[in-house]
Amino acid sequence: MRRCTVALALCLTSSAFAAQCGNTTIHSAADADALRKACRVVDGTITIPPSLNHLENISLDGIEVINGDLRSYKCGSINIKRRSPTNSSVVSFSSSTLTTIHGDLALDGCIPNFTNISFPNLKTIDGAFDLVNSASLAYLDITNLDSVGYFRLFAPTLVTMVHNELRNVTGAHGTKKVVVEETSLTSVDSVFRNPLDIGDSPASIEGKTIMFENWPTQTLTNATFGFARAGSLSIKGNGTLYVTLGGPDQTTMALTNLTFTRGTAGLFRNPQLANLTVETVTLGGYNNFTDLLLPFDSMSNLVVALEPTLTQLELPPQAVNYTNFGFTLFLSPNLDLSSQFTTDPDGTTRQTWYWPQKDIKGLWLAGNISTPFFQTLFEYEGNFTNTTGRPTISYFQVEPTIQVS
Ligand SMILES: *[C@@H]1O[C@H](CO)[C@@H](O)[C@H](O)[C@H]1NC(C)=O
Ligand SMILES: *[C@@H]1O[C@H](CO)[C@@H](O)[C@H](O)[C@H]1NC(C)=O
Ligand SMILES: *[C@@H]1O[C@H](CO)[C@@H](O)[C@H](O)[C@H]1NC(C)=O
Ligand SMILES: *[C@@H]1O[C@H](CO)[C@@H](O)[C@H](O)[C@H]1NC(C)=O
Ligand SMILES: *[C@@H]1O[C@H](CO)[C@@H](O)[C@H](O)[C@H]1NC(C)=O
Ligand SMILES: *[C@@H]1O[C@H](CO)[C@@H](O)[C@H](O)[C@H]1NC(C)=O
Ligand SMILES: *[C@@H]1O[C@H](CO)[C@@H](O)[C@H](O)[C@H]1NC(C)=O
Ligand SMILES: *[C@@H]1O[C@H](CO)[C@@H](O)[C@H](O)[C@H]1NC(C)=O
Ligand SMILES: *[C@@H]1O[C@H](CO)[C@@H](O)[C@H](O)[C@H]1NC(C)=O
Ligand SMILES: *[C@@H]1O[C@H](CO)[C@@H](O)[C@H](O)[C@H]1NC(C)=O
Ligand SMILES: *[C@@H]1O[C@H](CO)[C@@H](O)[C@H](O)[C@H]1NC(C)=O
Ligand SMILES: CC(=O)N[C@H]1CO[C@H](CO)[C@@H](O)[C@@H]1O
Repeated sequence: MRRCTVALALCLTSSAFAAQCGNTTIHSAADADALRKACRVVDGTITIPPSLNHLENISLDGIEVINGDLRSYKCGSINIKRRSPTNSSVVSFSSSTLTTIHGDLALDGCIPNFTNISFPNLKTIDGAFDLVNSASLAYLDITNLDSVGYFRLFAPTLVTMVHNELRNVTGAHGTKKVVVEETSLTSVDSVFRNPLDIGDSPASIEGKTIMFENWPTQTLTNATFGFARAGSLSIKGNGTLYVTLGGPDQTTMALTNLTFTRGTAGLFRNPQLANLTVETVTLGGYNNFTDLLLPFDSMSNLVVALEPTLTQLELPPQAVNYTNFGFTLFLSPNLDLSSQFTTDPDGTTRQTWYWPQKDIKGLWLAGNISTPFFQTLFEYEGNFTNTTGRPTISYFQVEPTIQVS
């Protein structure tokens, strides 16, 4: 047995061991020990059933490569259990030798109540990284994981993730998504900071949004998003999330959709980012922005709905070049669009809103808006004596706020 961990050839030429190093279901720590002592390479899928004794630590030390999946059983819907990880004992699932999974790491169904999952030397997963754990996971060590097919993490009780950085998303099951759903992590930058290109696939950053009494109360407060290209980025926070677009060495970012669903308080653009383009920006309700500058070099659609904390919205000078711009606004009662200018605390007047000097697709605005807000737009249009070259505004509708008493 011992020689097999040293020389793979011996394992493969011995039919007794070869049989053990194929598809395997681990029912106990003893099963895991038998496998890891016999097999440096597993030529098949390792399955973890929910029936695994949940009080046992499971080690796969000795296994280096899995030519298949490492997966849990599929089972029905996942129950969110209100369980405190602090008063349960440590139960770990680990391997300090595993470097490569040629299939999926799919611990996304029914898995035992592991509190620690630790694969510090796992570097490459050709398939999916799909980790869903709703009840117990508190600690995840994926220090050296830098290449995955796609990445998905949902673990509301997870408070610690040890991870250097994601460097490559190669695609699996038809997607390159990079999605962190609810966790109790205070940073997910190791996953999102690098200038990865995930094509039209979605990225999403989510902090903990629902606090249960027995669960950890820490949540995400700062996130850096550095992808060079993503189909969409959706962001959800708990009211105190500050987002920076652009990583440390990055020069361009192109997004199709950028959506803030709730709980984001601030948006910043890294000055290193020379070109930041987006097609549609949606402030989709119940964020915590007050004064928001939309720092985009190019944007076609802006939707602002149900944003009661928002008082000031700014478009940068680059907005004069926005082409076929559309802007929809409703149910944001504190947003003041009475002027394109503001007076800063030091007494200086500053232009906060620049109108596109190109064709405009439509303005559908309901809120606190008055004529001076359109000053430069009307002036620019009025300056054309010859209507042939004048940009068109295809649709224009402005309504005062509907007061609800
Ligand atoms: C191992 O399991 C996979 C599916 O999980 C199956 O396609 C494959 O045929 C199995 N291999 C053996 C040798 O049973
Ligand atoms: C599992 O390992 C941890 C330390 O890593 C230890 O504290 C715990 O008692 C172990 N549990 C069992 C059931 O062996
Ligand atoms: C997980 O823990 C819960 C509550 O302690 C228990 O009811 C459940 O059976 C455990 N699940 C497994 C797969 O051990
Ligand atoms: C990412 O992975 C692909 C496919 O394995 C490879 O061709 C490419 O060189 C890798 N990129 C980086 C930056 O490592
Ligand atoms: C989070 O962002 C805010 C606003 O930019 C900043 O004041 C704060 O220092 C940041 N916190 C951390 C931990 O980076
Ligand atoms: C962008 O959002 C629109 C509207 O929700 C959707 O139809 C489209 O597929 C999205 N594009 C991408 C690349 O996610
Ligand atoms: C909104 O942000 C302010 C700081 O600007 C903070 O004091 C407040 O708690 C946040 N609201 C929520 C609901 O988190
Ligand atoms: C900025 O990026 C967009 C989208 O990739 C591209 O079309 C445009 O030419 C770029 N602009 C500059 C100035 O590089
Ligand atoms: C608008 O586009 C023109 C032509 O590409 C460019 O010269 C100008 O600098 C742009 N204006 C702003 C404010 O970015
Ligand atoms: C309209 O024309 C006047 C006079 O040439 C000029 O001062 C002003 O800047 C123009 N306004 C806009 C918005 O282009
Ligand atoms: C109006 O502008 C168009 C194109 O910009 C030009 O072809 C036409 O001659 C102009 N007409 C007048 C009356 O100046
Ligand atoms: C809506 C919601 O869950 N808000 C929570 C945000 O986070 C704080 C703690 O940081 C909780 O007290 C709130 O209930």
